Amino acid sequence: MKRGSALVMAIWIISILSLLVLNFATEAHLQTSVNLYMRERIRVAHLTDSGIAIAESVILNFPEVQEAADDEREEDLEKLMEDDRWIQEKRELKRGSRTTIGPIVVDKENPSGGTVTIEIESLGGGDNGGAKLNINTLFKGDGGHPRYLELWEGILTWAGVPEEPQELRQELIDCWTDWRDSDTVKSGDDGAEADWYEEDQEEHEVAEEQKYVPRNGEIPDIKELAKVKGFYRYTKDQKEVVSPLLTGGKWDPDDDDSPVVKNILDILDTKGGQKINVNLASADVLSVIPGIGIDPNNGEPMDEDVVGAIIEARKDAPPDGEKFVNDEDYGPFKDWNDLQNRVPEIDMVANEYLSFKNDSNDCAQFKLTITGTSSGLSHSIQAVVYVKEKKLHFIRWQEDP
Ligand SMILES: [Ca+2]
Repeated sequence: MKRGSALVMAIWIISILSLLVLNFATEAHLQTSVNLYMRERIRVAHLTDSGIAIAESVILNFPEVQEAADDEREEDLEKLMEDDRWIQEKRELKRGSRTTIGPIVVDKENPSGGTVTIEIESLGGGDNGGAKLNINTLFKGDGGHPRYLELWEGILTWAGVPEEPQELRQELIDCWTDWRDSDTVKSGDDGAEADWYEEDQEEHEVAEEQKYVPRNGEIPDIKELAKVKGFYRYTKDQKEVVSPLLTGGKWDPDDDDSPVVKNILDILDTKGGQKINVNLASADVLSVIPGIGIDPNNGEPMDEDVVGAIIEARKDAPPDGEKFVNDEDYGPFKDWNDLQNRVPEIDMVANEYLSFKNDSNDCAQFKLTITGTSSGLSHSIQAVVYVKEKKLHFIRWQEDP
């Protein structure tokens, strides 16, 4: 009996031991895989880090890059590239709105050590002219656009704000001017400075901590428009405040026949200079520019589709079915002459509203997509940055989106 139980015992111990060994082996194997994975993971993270460094150097320095001379030869370019490895990408960014760098082998000694690819897309907003109109310049006063009235007319026409009653559009423009200008003198008949807001808030029993008065300066966030007289309204039951111009929708939610207005945030921003970069602007933004979307003679939308012609002409390739002739005929416009040659239907007055060059002055924004790849593993980062005091600042950062 005793011997029998010793044998059973021994068999038990052996099987437990072998299970343990098997476990160790699996674990050891796993550990090696984890180590390998970690090593590659760290390697691709290094790759994306170097991608960010390259993006920073290109974004901060592209405005100063020399553009290609007409007679530049292949060997001239090679020579220039010895001094500035990214000169072509910088030129591309200066001319247009985007460039792609790479895939580059980061470690030349070790070509199998992975590559990084960097895509840079300009979102506008620099002093030289952005992709959207800078609302902080659209008012009457110091720092205001000399043509702010024409631009507002274009914006309100594009958005579909009713033309009747006639005072309505003027009220919106005057109230915005009062919010933005530094003085406290009411503009026009229906403008509004602090006293108007105090009364309005009193009447609608606004809580003490939610009361406000005009900023009398630049607004940092376009959504602040929702606080400006004329840009918001109380619904009939007084329960709700709506801002159709900031959300899109019925101009008057209580009226079944009310026109639907567009969201003006699609075309307005709070940063950048007074001009619009014609190479970056969307069709909607172009639609409000006199001479492009608005007929300068009568303030009505243009008869001809100049907006469509610009969008078509600035594409990098000819429309479907047409033959590619030469580079000069496609892509971003170099200057006013180039634009006028390629879009002859444009009206001369548009010239003073437009800029052509991209820049990285303060506030210019860029979207980055950086992808590091090594041994089949890839790590990518999507970020939105802006330039301030010769540095990149991150607004958005997303890993492996
Ligand atoms: Ca004011």
